[in-house]
Amino acid sequence: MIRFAHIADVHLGYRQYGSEERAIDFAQAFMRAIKKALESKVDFILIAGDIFHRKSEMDPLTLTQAIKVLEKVKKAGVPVFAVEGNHDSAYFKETFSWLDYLAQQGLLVNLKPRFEDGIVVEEWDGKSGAYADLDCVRIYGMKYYGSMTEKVLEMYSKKIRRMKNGLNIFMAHAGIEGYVKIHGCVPSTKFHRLNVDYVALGHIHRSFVEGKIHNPGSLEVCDVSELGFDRGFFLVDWDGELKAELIRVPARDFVVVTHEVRKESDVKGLKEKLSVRAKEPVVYINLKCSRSMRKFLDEEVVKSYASHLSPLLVKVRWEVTDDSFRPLTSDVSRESIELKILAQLLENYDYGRIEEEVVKLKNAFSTSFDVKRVDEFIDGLLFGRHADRPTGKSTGSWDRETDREDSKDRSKNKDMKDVKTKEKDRKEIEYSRAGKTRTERKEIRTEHEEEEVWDWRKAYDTGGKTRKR
Ligand SMILES: [Mn+2]
Repeated sequence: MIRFAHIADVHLGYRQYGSEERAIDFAQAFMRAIKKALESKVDFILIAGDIFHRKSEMDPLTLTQAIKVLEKVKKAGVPVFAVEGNHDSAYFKETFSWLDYLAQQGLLVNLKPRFEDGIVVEEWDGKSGAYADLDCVRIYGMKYYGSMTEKVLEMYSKKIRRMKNGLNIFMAHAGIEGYVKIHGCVPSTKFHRLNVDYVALGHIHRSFVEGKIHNPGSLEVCDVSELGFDRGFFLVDWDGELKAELIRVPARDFVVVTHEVRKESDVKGLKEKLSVRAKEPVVYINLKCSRSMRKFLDEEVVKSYASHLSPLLVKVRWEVTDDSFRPLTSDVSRESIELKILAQLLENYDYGRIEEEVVKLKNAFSTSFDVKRVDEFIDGLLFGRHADRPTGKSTGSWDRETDREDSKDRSKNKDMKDVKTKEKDRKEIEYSRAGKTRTERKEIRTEHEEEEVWDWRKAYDTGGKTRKR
């Protein structure tokens, strides 16, 4: 009987979300898989591509991790056969890859065909080659060829010669159609047709078996989109018949939540969603909000909602949408549309229902620029004299939905007025210090007030500069 391990997509050196710890996780998963394989007394180990995460930039830590694990295998006298993945090598460029380096160190056999007036499939000679023989086993290897995969596979398949009375394996770093949407996938029939007993694939980070085609998936989670899929490595027995078992390797916990924030207080709901059980997880928060809401949300505060989990790291993915508006109904007068859109915009803020005031101010500025009228209007707002605004329920063309206008909104509105009053008092003092006349003072203040009310995001930002329009 022959027993082997089929591993793929180790991704050593992947500092996921900038985390050194995550790079250690990937190496640990590799070590765990190898240890388990060795404990299971395998005759050889296949690594179907993407041992490394980055093809060109190697760092001392990552190389040490690879060597440390592979030396353990070498010490056990177990041969390792590998192919280059898209993360390990340039597709067609014949360069000396990091897998070639490991092969030169005698740590693995790096199988790939050569191209010289077509494909050349030669036996491994200790330095290079496309296939290797063990007792009763022949292993063909094909590295990643991107969009050329199908073409190369077609050529390669014609060169395959079975080992009689042996186990014939074809190993490739390639995706097959129908599992995930990634570049360079080929129809599975192309692999089914190969004259071998076992097709060992890597590339797709989820595990699947389709007839003789086996894909174990990555050992660790490289992207949140891969969560929920089975992964591990295959432990395969062959005694004329194949028996493959997926061995799952303990990996880092992930906690992924999606939360939508429509108004500031909505952020509290996130904490409830994060009350789960996990061990030092990677917390991934998908936060949806509007562009105007985004300014109110502090990423550090959002992250602190996961602190009870003692997370390894918290990643916040902002899904910021443009402020969108609900469709408007029957009343389509210009004033009505303007009011409704403003009301919807203002829902994101805690100013209460001030859309009518905003519209009036805007009109006062954009039409007549009647300073006196604007001044009276603001006075009315600030000191409740109601210079331009009818008391009680609005008589405007658009009726307020009074039941939505609760007392909370009102009190917040009042708070804002208090701030404004203080600000106004401060300015009065400044202006009188500067010895300005009443007329000048009015003009200056008008310009400033317009800014504060019209650009309501800055309404609380009393030190803000006036914006050029
Ligand atoms: Mn990969």
